[in-house]
Amino acid sequence: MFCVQCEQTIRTPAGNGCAYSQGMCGKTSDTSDLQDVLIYMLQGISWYAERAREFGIANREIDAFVPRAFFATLTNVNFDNDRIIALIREANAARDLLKSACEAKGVNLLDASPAAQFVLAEDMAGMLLQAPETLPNRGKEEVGEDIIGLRLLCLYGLKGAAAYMEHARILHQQNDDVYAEFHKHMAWLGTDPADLMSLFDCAMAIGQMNFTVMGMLDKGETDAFGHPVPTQVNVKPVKGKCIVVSGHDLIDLEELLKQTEGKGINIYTNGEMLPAHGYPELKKYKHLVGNYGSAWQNQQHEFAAFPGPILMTSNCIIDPNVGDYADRIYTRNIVGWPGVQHIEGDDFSAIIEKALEMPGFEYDELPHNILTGFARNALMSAAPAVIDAVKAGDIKHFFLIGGCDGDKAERSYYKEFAQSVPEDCVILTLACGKFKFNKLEYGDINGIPRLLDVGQCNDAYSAIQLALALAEAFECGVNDLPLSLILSWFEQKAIVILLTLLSLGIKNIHVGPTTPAFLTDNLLNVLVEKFDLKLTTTVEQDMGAILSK
Ligand code: FS2
Ligand code: SF4
Repeated sequence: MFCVQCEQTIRTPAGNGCAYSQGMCGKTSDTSDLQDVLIYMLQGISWYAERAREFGIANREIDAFVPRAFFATLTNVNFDNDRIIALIREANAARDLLKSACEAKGVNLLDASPAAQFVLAEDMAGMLLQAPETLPNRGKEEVGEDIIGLRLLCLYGLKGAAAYMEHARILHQQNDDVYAEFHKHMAWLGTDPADLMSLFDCAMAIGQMNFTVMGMLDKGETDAFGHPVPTQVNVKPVKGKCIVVSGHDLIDLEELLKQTEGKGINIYTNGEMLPAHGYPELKKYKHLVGNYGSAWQNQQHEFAAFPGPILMTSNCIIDPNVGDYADRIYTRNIVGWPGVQHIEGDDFSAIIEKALEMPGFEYDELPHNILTGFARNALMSAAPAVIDAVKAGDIKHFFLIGGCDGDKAERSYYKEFAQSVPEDCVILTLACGKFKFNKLEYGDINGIPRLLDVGQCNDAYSAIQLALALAEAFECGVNDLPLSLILSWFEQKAIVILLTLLSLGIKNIHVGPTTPAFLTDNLLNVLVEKFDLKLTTTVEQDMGAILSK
């Protein structure tokens, strides 16, 4: 086992990475090894997919399969060995199909990448024996840590983009050019490249590609559910039967809302599902009553205390046996936990029946409302008032405090930072890191709320659009705006968003709470020099440095 993809990875002086029998996230070495075999198979598929495209052969099903299966290997997504093995077998069949198509066209297969030529073992025991040759840090002794670090930056960034491709796909957004580019990067990484500059360029290209992918997802969501509008959301329980929905896939929430209408069941959002309340086609359901709990790392006690079943539509799931709710959590899409019920298709009757059996909340608590829904359109509508307020000197600075949440005590930095933002400044926020500070009072400036919830992590797309609009209005570059990005990272979606921001030329980003453990000091120095990337220090120091400019 070797996995170093998330912020909570094990760090030791001897080397970083979860490398023993179990990762910090609870992923066992068997699951980790099977996931590595799966990724290697996917890199092999992409090699054939790229060649086949040269002959006009593209298989939409396989194009969709590769990012979907890759998504299964993201942090806190799928811990179910049976489902990973099923994906490996599907990958093998897909690779054979494309290989035959290439052979039929006379493609020279002698130079196929090692990943393309990999011969898969028949059973799980055999696959586990093969895992060492598929490890993400394979060949470290030959190429050194810098090359491995850059390969991992590309691999993990591409994994984040794959997740967004899958979120977009289930909203009917697919793009052949994106698939072609995705396969190109995936295939190339399967050749174990060792050129620093080419790897660096690949990381930037992945960031660029992800900007397109986030745009596709934005389109999928807004086409299906309308543009989010500022919306008050109650974060306290309401009396009655209940289901809580977590993850990112709004379409699952919509289907559940349809199927529970009139059944006396209240639906709550959790974690990254909070921004759903702002979408007109979702907020119209009266039984979407509020938001429950906070960010993913608190789910074991929050879900344990929830008097109804739980639907996990995407990341981040953690062991449901700890809080003893494994019999009432349901997974969806690519999410998996062994022994947990998985809902395929559009039949949510199992979770609905469970909700009807369970007691639900016994009484109403005093409501406490928070505001969400400041995605692209709402931000753009507010832009003229915001520009006026900046010109009048009423708004001095914008802080985008966004990204993932997590367990580490250092993450209190983000709450303290939000609390230290001066009264004449506005905070934009997105992703699950907002739960550290989104229930506090911030007031407004000339009627503009001082805390604007832009949405999920992928709604970084909306924040970028606002920044571009402001730059145009003030006739300056994005880097010249009174805007600072204070980002928290945890998993691979955050990695690819960082790559997107860097590839757009955005500088001076503050990232924390720690640096990715797969980046060497040399690589960090390059990022610091090239992009003025800053690692978070203390709130006083960082705030002082920003405001003194
Ligand atoms: Fe939070 Fe987890 Fe959004 Fe990440 S719910 S850390 O996967 O994607 O942010
Ligand atoms: Fe470790 Fe993170 Fe990998 Fe889990 S996902 S094994 S915690 S690096």
